[in-house]
Amino acid sequence: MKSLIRTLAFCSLLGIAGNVFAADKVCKLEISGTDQMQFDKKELTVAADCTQVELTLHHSGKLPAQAMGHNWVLSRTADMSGVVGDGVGAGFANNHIKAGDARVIAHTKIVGGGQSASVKFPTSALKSGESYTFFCSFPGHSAIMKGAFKFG
Ligand SMILES: [Cu+2]
Repeated sequence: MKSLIRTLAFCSLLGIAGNVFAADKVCKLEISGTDQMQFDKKELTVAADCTQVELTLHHSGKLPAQAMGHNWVLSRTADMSGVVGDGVGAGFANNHIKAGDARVIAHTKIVGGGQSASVKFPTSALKSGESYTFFCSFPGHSAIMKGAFKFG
């Protein structure tokens, strides 16, 4: 009986450890924006077993944020134009994202030359097979500064 209890305790410990590892797999992504209004990647991919995504945006240029600012915004492809349109009116101080915009899955703040910003979000916000697009919501940038975001 004593050994059975010990075995059960050991198994539950293993179970807890297993859950801890299974519960959190943070997958890191990096992307850079330039003074030429370009992202250095046209596609980002997140594997299905990632539970969280930590994206870091760098601005490799020299221009200030007010002139050539970039952010990184993720939405369903179908929602992108609406997010961008409302972002124009939201203004620079709000990172050109409408407050409380539920279509925005994740976004960084706007950065200027030499600066970086990160955002971490759960993949539970994503569905396998859905079409997602990342983009910069600084006015006039998203026509060029966008790419496919693939999950699963
Ligand atoms: Cu931009």
